[in-house]
Amino acid sequence: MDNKPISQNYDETQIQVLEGLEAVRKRPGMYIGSTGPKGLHHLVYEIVDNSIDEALAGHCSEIKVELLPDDVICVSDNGRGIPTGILPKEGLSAATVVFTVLHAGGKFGGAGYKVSGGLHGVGSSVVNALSEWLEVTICNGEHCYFQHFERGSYSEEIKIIGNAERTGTQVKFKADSEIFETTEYDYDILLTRLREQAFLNAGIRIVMEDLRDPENVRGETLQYEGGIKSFVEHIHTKKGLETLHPEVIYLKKIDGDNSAEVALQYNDSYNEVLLSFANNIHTTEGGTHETGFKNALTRVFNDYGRKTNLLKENDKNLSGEDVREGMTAIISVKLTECEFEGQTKTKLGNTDIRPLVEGLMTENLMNFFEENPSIARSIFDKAINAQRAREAARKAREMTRRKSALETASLPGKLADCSEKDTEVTEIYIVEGDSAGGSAKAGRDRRFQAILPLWGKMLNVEKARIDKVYGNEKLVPVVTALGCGIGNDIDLEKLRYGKVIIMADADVDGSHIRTLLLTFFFRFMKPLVEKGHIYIAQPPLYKLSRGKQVRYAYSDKERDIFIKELGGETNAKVDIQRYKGLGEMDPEQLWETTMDPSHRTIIKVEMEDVVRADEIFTILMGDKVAPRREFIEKNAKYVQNLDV
Ligand code: TSJ
Repeated sequence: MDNKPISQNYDETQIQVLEGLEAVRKRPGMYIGSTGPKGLHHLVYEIVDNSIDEALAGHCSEIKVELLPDDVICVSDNGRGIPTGILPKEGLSAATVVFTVLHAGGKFGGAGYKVSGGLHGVGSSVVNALSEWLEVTICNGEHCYFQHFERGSYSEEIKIIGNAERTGTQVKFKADSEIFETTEYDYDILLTRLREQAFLNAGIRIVMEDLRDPENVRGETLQYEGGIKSFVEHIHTKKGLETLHPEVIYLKKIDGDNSAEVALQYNDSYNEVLLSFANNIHTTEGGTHETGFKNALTRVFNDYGRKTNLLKENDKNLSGEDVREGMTAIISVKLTECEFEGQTKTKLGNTDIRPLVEGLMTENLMNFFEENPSIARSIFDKAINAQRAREAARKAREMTRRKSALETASLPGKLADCSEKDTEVTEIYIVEGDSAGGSAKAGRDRRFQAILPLWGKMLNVEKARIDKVYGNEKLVPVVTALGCGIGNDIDLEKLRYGKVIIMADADVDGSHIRTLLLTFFFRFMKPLVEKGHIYIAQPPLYKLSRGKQVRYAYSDKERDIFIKELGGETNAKVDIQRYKGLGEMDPEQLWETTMDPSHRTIIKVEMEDVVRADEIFTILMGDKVAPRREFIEKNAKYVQNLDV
């Protein structure tokens, strides 16, 4: 009895623990969504969220996130330190339980945290299970504790390694390369997400440092006293957009344990950026807070318009889209318990949040308009302009409808359709250039592959409203062929092909057309991008042959490998053909290298982050030169295979 181990039922607990964490390792996707880059970055957020909770509880002022060589992540805070005492039920240190028992965390010790997101505090054991190794160091003002884990298991219990007056928690881990497709972190992705958290939690200090490459050490301190107001300012500055009024409008309302805050500002673009959060979790599918915001915004505009006679008796009411054109808005609500719904569980369901946000908007925004009539006026004029443009677009659409150019009944003349109808198998190749289009038509499998050659002048949609799309000779055939409509009328049920594949040359002109098409899909057919229907074909860059042996190389690296392989020991001469364009390939070659599903590579276009995607399209395709130059200078080193 004297030598009683710290954990009384060590064996039993160990078995349960191993079973739990084994389940995570067997089906990682169930716990972190994917084992791709998204899931990898998620590990960091799961850990950082714990420190943010500690900061929100008022016990921590600084969080540090370091990217160390070999892609080790180190997150530390100056909070109270995870409790280390023995929990009676498990007979283990609370800290050990946090890292080894699924769904533990957050609520031990005291009452836990008042405001807590769906997943907060439950992810640390998942991160541990999916890490090659993880180390935690906890200082509680007296002692420092340490424990080391490997793939979720430990062979030594938590132990005191020294004394310290400071308090805090540090977690270091290396993602398991047996689990993840890649273990390399993207600095910008982490920075964007940490910045977002710093905006959502005004005043919190997050220090980010990338120490992986000693030659290229970089970092940033993220601390914004202005909170979501600063978030809106940041989005506008980053995109180089002119704002219609100097100050961001900021509104806040508290009701018991629930609170709602909104920041909004209008700019001179036609795009709407509306980001909503519930307990700091990005609600990409919207929900009650967004609905409340949108309804109230439209109502306040129309009420104000009628009151001030900016909207005359015979004028139509402004629509939701009219009043959101050129608007950047952040909605952030905090509540005791979030109910998340929707396909990706990112749609807020709590019914009492809608009246809270509606109340906040109706009372405070109307007040703001009345107290700032000149600002109200400039925003209002913008909405009226939007209404007129939308009216023009409606007319243009009806005109084209009448000509039935946008009806599926009459498909574009240049479309070579496929015979299959099932979108599980159908694909459409959108091909720039008539000669490449000809090869593609001749080389395809006509049962499930359709070809649409593009011609005419492309429109840069970043600088245009929807009415211009209806008049564009290059885009109308795309819209007609896809069959699902655009803008608000989009209906993916009507989409005629499951895969929409952009095929263009691997040169500068090809990049240009790819970017223009992607911008169009992003701005006017976003659900197509979100649901993963858009792909980019990868034609080979080289054909290498020696006698009858032929290889196609898709990169310079591959070319060099194949030259060695084909040349063999004797270093025999290998014939190298550099493809300047798709048009140089005959139909068989094009099929073999770029279109045959069993041999080709196609890249699926995915959006990691809506904010970042929107930002990049505005910068690259918008009319402001300075931010574009900055972006290109910063990113030029990542561009490969530029045909010069
Ligand atoms: F997730 C995690 F466990 F890996 C982790 C937790 C990682 C990091 C970097 C920090 C933390 C963390 C946890 N920082 N601070 C805390 N705080 C608590 O766990 C804590 C401390 C005291 C009390 C209490 O009631 O006295 C309660 C809690 C939840």
